[in-house]
Amino acid sequence: MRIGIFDSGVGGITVLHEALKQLPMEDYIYYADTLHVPYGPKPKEEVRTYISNAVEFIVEQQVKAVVIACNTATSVSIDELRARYDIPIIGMEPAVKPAVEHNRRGNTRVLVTATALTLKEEKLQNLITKLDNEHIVDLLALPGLVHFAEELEFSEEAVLPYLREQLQGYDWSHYETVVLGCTHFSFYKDMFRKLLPEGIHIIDGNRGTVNHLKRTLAEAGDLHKGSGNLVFYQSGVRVEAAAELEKYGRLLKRLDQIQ
Ligand code: DGN
Repeated sequence: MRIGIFDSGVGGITVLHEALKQLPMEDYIYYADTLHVPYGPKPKEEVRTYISNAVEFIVEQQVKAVVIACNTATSVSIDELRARYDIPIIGMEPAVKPAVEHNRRGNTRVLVTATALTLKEEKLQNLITKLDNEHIVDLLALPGLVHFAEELEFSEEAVLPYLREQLQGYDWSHYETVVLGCTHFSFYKDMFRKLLPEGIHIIDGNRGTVNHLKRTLAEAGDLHKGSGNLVFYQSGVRVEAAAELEKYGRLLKRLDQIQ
């Protein structure tokens, strides 16, 4: 059986890329909810309905696990999804825990970037309340990066000015870690690197999420049961047009290039 990977749009491709690296002998369904992306600026109840419909569709395709490769979707729906399905539902959340644990030692700050919805949701707020006793975490929404990624805009001329403006105003001598808490942002890791002073760690949750998937499948004796076959869906419609398939190929290639 296949593994389902879900995101509102192309962000989850950054998780698929990591999965293909760590788990090449699996088959995958990638589902982008292209009709409703972006989720970040929308009301929670609306987004919940989109997620519920998308995951229902994916589960109907006979998958052995679903990765919610979207921090926003995880923060509003993960409990509901886990209660509804028997198969493993793997979520993601901004990597606040490792960042805070690391920075606490050096008494330096952490900047958590994500969508507006992820940042204001209870899930992240609770995590920060629990972990951030020293008040070292700052939050920044970067909706422009979701927009750029959906437009397949990866040129420095277009993206760097936006990112530079968002990151200016921080005194980076006090920071040690920037968390990429939205899967779309990982497409721009190279540009974060370019703009941030050397020595700042830039972390996302992709490797941890795929490790979690791997452990879960191994425990179920369900690992390495495929051959790297990929099928793409967009809001319930199978992607067959060559130009659309080529788009996903280009996105995976971009990730090869920036790592
Ligand atoms: N990629 C999604 C995330 O990780 O939060 C959100 C993108 C969006 O829909 N705004």
